[in-house]
Amino acid sequence: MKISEVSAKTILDSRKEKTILVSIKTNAGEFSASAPNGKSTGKYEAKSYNKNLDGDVKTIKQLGEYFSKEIFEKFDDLKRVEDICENQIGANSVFAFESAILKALASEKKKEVWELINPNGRRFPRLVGNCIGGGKHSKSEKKPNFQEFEIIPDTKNVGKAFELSKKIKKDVKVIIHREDKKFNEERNDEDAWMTALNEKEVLDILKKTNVPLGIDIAASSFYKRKNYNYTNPILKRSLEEQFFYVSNLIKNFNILYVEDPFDENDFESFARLLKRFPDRLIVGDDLTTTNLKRLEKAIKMKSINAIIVKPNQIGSLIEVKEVCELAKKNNIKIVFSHRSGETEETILADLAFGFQADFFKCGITGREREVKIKRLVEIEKEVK
Ligand code: 2PG
Ligand code: MG
Repeated sequence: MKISEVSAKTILDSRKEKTILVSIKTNAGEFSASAPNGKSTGKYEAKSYNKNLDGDVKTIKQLGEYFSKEIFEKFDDLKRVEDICENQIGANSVFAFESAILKALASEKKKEVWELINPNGRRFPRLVGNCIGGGKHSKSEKKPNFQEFEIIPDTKNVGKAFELSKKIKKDVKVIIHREDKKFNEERNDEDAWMTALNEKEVLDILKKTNVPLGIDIAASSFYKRKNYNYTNPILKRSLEEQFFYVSNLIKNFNILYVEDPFDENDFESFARLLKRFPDRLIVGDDLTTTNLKRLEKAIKMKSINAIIVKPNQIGSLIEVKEVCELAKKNNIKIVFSHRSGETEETILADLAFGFQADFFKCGITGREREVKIKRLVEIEKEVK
């Protein structure tokens, strides 16, 4: 596959913030792909753009000519994109560019994108769906400090899990009305219900659904000067108090999945929690930022048994592959994840299935989330 022209432009994500869309002209036709935006971004994420978005849009056009002689045959050829683009454009731009190339390559070979990664995959990831939200993704003043409260239906049939999640989300709405008199069915950045209830009250509601539960505490977003600063109710928790608070929640609500329970630098506390709850998923997101070196550290320190993979945290899909391989080798579950500011790009589903992820965290409702889950359902139908 040969690229004759590369261009880029600015589009808006689901939060109406600007992001990048990259388009390429090839012998197989024209293809484009876009990148999402995070809000509770980890400190160790790669920069989205070299200087800024407009700068990357210009640079990508200029880089186009360097690709005219390149021939792309397989996934690993993306390495050449990285060689040419290194230090020229940021992670969002690299991710969108490489995604467009994969689409072109798949089309030329009359394959699906996931087949370029692993044509023999048969196992589907379990859905992790954000049902009630707080933290940085909710603009209301009174809200839980934890960012996400998730439901994780116990089925690897994606179609069934999707239907069940949507039904549960509707049922949950009725219960929130009973508990939170001010609830007006507002939805946050990820289309999760927005409530003034606190963590325990939210978990009390979700416990009634009888499906396994998850939380993304996104603890770095409220960690300051050695304290976890809760606003609902106003309360500072020291590290020790945070450890016991989270431990008690895990026990009392039988929580299966716990993402970022501590600050993004605190590999030790993650390890301590995993030691105490080896049968739960202790998940790194801001801790690991889809970064090979940080995953290596987390493995060495036994901090996690599951890792969030967000391709635009690192940009390079070659590194995404290396992260997945290293995780698998070390028995660490892989959770492919959307961002809070999403576009209608669906390649995340192909990547998740291609890399045989264990979980797919992509919300429950909202157009930008649903298109990705529907793409996974489509792959499921093709494969079975
Ligand atoms: C997270 C993500 C997605 P953001 O913390 O897991 O839910 O949020 O995209 O804002 O980083
Ligand atoms: Mg997270």
